[in-house]
Amino acid sequence: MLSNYFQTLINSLPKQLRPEHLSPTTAAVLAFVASFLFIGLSLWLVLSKTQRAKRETVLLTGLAEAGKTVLFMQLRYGTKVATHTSMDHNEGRFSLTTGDTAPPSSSSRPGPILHLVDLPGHEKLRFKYTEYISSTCGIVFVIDSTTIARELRPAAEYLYDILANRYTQRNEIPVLVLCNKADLLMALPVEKIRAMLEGEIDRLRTTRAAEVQSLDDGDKEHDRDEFLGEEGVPFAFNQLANAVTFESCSLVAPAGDAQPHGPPAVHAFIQRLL
Ligand SMILES: Nc1nc2c(ncn2[C@@H]2O[C@H](COP(=O)(O)OP(=O)(O)OP(=O)(O)O)[C@@H](O)[C@H]2O)c(=O)[nH]1
Ligand SMILES: [Mg+2]
Repeated sequence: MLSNYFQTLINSLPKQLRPEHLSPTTAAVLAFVASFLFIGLSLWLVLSKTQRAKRETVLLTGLAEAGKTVLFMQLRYGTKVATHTSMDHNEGRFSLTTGDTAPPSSSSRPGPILHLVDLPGHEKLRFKYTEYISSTCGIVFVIDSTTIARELRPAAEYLYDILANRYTQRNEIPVLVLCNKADLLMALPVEKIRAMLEGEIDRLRTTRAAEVQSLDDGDKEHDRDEFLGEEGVPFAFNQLANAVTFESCSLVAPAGDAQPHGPPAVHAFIQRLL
């Protein structure tokens, strides 16, 4: 059947291009060009598939004491544990169907295995997200809803850096802002936190734009992050190409508490990434 197809193809060629009319040199050149195109196309297909398959990291970011490690432990092991300030990251494999790395039973289809990374929120270690961002498919930014008013500037700066990062923009990485500790009396409502962050990021854009301008004066080739949102109007998260969603939760509230628990919100977010 395939040979019939090739025969029809050859018959449809102009007479001069048919194999019996080609000189050995022309035939060799054509064969070389065809092989080159075939190998090039195969390589491109394999490489682009690997590139896509490589983006399987979910980053847990945010300021110190927000609840990232508690969340990591709950997602990874399903347990509530006492935590201390992290000075190093935690990482592990994570699947929505198994909740951990246990091999899935033969009856249930295995979900995709993701790489979960909990980054320390310490000021000097926050930048570590840049080591993972090129392979990241989703970012959870955890906020302590009780301290956000006094930590608004550093929280907005960190979120700004993540959102303006060229990988976040180019790959349109979705971000879930998880407003944690909703069980506490001092917790601010999620809509208030969203509005505060939008206002602060709007102010930051002016400062950053001025910094970029002064850098450009000295170094025309400076490789900088993207401008965030639409120019000329106040910043809003919905101006971004990547989805930025907000959820309120408590990671320590007992079962049956009025506050939504954290992991289901993260599960739903991850489900949307797949
Ligand atoms: N009340 C309350 N406390 C919480 C909640 N989530 C976390 N905590 C507490 O907040 C503290 C900090 O939690 P961690 O998970 O260690 O915070 P982290 O974001 O990993 O902090 P760093 O490692 O310093 O970046 C711990 O004492 C937790 O028990 C919550 O939903 N409600
Ligand atoms: Mg931690």
